[in-house]
Amino acid sequence: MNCKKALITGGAGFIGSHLADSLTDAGCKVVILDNLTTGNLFNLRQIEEKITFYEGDIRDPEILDKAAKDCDVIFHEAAVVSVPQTVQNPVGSAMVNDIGTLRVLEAARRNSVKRVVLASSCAIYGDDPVLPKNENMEPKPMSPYAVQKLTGEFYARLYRNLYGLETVNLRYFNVYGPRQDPSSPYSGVISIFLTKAAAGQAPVIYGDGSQYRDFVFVQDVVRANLRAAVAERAVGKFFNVGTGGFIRIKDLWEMISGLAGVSAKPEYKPSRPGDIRESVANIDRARSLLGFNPEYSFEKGLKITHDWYRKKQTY
Ligand code: UD2
Repeated sequence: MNCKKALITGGAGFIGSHLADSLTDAGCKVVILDNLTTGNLFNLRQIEEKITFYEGDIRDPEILDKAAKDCDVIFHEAAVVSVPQTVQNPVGSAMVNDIGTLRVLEAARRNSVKRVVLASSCAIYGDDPVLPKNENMEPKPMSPYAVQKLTGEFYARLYRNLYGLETVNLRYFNVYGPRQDPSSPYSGVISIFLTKAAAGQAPVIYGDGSQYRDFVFVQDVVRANLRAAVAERAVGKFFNVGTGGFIRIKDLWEMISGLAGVSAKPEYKPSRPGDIRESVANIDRARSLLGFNPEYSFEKGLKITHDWYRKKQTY
């Protein structure tokens, strides 16, 4: 990769820290800006000598200017990522997800950064019954989170048109892997199920468990970011980042309990309000314009993740 210096906002978090590992491996100087509300310095301990770390907030233009100085690319991962949290606090979360994103784009403009790659979400599709989801579908946001991510996409494209800043939006599907924090009830289902399995406990399944998700391994998401940072034809576009496959939640527990050798039966509770039943990505656009091909089968990614949670390296 051709990048000399990159800023990762939210770089101490789950996805951002994996991205930092890959960028430092590729010989790129890495700067991280993270306010450590959900990020964790433990995720960076293996590269702490190689990176520049700023503890600070994306709403603060001064620290953003320091962090963005001389960077050719910014990967914008910092966000309030919990949908229910944005439902409880639409204004506070908009200050981070919208104003914060705008501040990041402004810092890129002021510091002549060439390209910004932004984390968006499949949440913007809402509960459209058309499957798999493709990028030509009309967005139907069902939560403040989805509106905020969609707004970020609009701002990014506006900055391309108004100021010539190269921007690329990546619509992540359900990302999983080592370092995903399982500590909240709204954490990713895989991190919760693996933690339960490691403790020999039964999980809760909301609904009948036949709902499904397109789970994409974090290393594949990192590779999509690296491609998005350089691909000529990516500029000004948005891409689904998933696998095109899906796993039902009840089958997920079968696989995890099998791996862990746990026989506990799940407790079934009513569906969560606003829960999407089915989510799977069409990734044709990412394949053709980013050259993105997921490398991790679900079985392989789950095994790596399971081994990591079993060792309980953190949390
Ligand atoms: C994911 C993203 C969210 C947003 C959304 C877009 C995560 C953590 N969240 O939410 O940010 O992008 O996609 O639609 O990646 N479940 C259980 N038991 C549990 C936990 C979850 O049955 O203990 C179910 C849950 O009701 C849902 C499925 O598992 O049907 C996936 O839940 P999730 O919280 O991992 O992710 P999701 O798709 O709601």
